[in-house]
Amino acid sequence: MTGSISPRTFTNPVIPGFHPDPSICRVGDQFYLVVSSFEYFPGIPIFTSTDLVSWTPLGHVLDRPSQLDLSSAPPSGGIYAPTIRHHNGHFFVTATNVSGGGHFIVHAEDPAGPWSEPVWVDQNGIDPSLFFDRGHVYFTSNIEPRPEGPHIENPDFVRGIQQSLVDPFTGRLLAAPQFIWGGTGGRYPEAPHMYRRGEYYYLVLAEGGTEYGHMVTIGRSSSPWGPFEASPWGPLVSHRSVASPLQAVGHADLFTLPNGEWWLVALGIRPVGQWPRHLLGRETVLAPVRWRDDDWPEAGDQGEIKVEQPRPALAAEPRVEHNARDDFDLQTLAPKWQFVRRPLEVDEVCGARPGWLTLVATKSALDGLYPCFIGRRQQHYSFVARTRIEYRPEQQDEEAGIAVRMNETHFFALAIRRHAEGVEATLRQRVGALEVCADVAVLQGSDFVLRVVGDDDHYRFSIEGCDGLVHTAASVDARFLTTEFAGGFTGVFVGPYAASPAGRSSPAYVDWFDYLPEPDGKANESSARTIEKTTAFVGRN
Ligand code: 6LW
Repeated sequence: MTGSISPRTFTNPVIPGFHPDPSICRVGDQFYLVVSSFEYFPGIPIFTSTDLVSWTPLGHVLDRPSQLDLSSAPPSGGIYAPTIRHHNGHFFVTATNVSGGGHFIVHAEDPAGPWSEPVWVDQNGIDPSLFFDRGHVYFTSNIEPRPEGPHIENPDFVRGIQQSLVDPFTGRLLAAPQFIWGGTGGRYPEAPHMYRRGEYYYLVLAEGGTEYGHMVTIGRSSSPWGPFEASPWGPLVSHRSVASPLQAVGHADLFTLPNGEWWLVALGIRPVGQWPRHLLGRETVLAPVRWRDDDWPEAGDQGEIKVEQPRPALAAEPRVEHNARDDFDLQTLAPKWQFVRRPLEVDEVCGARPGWLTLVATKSALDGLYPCFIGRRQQHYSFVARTRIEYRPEQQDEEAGIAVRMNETHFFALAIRRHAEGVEATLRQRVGALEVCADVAVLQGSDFVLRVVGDDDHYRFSIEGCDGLVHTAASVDARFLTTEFAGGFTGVFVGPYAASPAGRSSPAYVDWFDYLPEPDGKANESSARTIEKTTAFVGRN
C-alpha cells in the first residue's frame, strides 16, 4: 500500500485504514512498523519499507494460537499498542493483551518470523515500550489507574508513566517499576517511548485520550528515571481545534533516518461529515521532526501534521498496489485477511477446494464470538468490494454472503439464504441490539457475484445471479458503523462469511474477492461497472 502521489511528496495517512498505535524501528536502510490489532487474529501486523511511504506487509508478529489467546477479548479488547525495537541482532516487540496476561515480549531474528512465544512482564498498565541504553533494557508503560490508587509511589498523579528494568528474553523484572513522569497535565498520559539524544533523555507521551483531544507531549531529563521537565514549546503534535482533515493525532514513535534526520509515526483519524464521524479506525501518519537550537524538537508544521508533505530524503520505492483482486490461489491467506479472535482452519479454508476459499460455519453467526468471517480492512471511504461465491444452502437457517463489520453488534451483510422456491438474498442490518432483515430478491442457481459499494455516508449492496440480473438492496446508513456510533478502537472490515447458528452450513466457495479504492471521488454504481468490465468473469455456469 502506498500514500505516494508524486516523486517529491507523499500523502498521509501512509498506511490507511485501521492501523493504530504505530511503532517503528530501523535496521540499516530498512524500516519496520507494527500496529495494534485488538480482537483480530493473527495479531500485530508488521510492515516494512525503505522509503517510509510505500509499506509492504510482512505478516504478523502473533500468528500462532499459542502466542495469542483472544477467547476473553471483547470488541476492542485483546492486543493494545505494540512497540518494536532492534538490538544486537534481535527484533523485540512488546505489547499488552488486555484480555488475558497483560504485557508480554516476543523476539525474532527475522521480522518476517517466526517470532518467539511470549514472555510475560509483571508490570501493570498498558502501552509498554522498550529502551535499550548503555547495557540496560528499560520497560516503560503507563500506570493502571485503580480506584485505590496505583500500587507504586505516586503522590502527585493518579495516572502517569512507570518504568522498570527487564530481561527481554525472560520478561523477568531486574528493577521494580518506579513512577517517572505524570505528563504535562492532559488526561490519560500513556504511550511512552524513551530516546536519548545528546545529553538528554526524552520521554514522548500521548495525552488527552485517543479522541479529538489527543496529542503528543514530550519531556526531558538528564536521567532515564527523571525528573522530566515538560517542553516549553507545548505539545509536540496537537490537532486539537486545528482545521485539518487529520484529527485526534497522537501516540507517536520517533526514529532516525540513516542521514541522522528525525521523523515520527503517529495515529490520526479522518472524520467526514458536518458532525464528524469516522469509519476507517485510527490510521498511521508520518511527519518530520526538526531539532531547535535549544534541543527541543518540533514536529510537522509547528505541531500540525500535514496531509501532503515533502518526502523523506530516501530513494522512493516503486508504487506497490496491494489492493485489487485476491484469487485465493495460494495454500495460505495474504496478510491482509483477518479472523475474529480465533483462526479458521486455514488448511481447510484454502485447501478444501484449491483456488477457492471454503467457508463452513458450525454453530456460528456474524453476531457471535467466533464468526466464520474473513475480513480485510476498509481503507478508503469510497471503495468497491466484489466477490464471487458459489453456494447451495441446504438448511433453513444457514447463510453466506458479504459483510461490512465493525464488531459483533454493528454490521451489515448481504446474505444468500434458503427460500421455499430456491434461494433468496436478504439484507441484514445489525445496529446494537436491533436487527432488521429485508428481502432483496429470489435468486436462481448457485453462483453469485455480491458487491458492496461504499462512500462517506452509505453502503450499497447488490447481487448478480447466473441469469445476469443485478438486484440492488436499499442503501444503508454507514454512520451506524462509525467509531462515534459503535464505539471502540478498531475500524470496519469487509469480507465473505458463512453462518449457521444451530448446525453446520453447506460449504460456501469463494472464488475471488476484489477491493478497489476510489481515491478521486465517490464510489458509485458506474465505477463498479467499470471494474466489472475490466475483471474477467470466468467459469460461470
Ligand atoms: C492505546 C492507547 C491509545 O493503548 O489507545 O491512542 C489505546 N492511544 O495508547 C488503544 O489503541
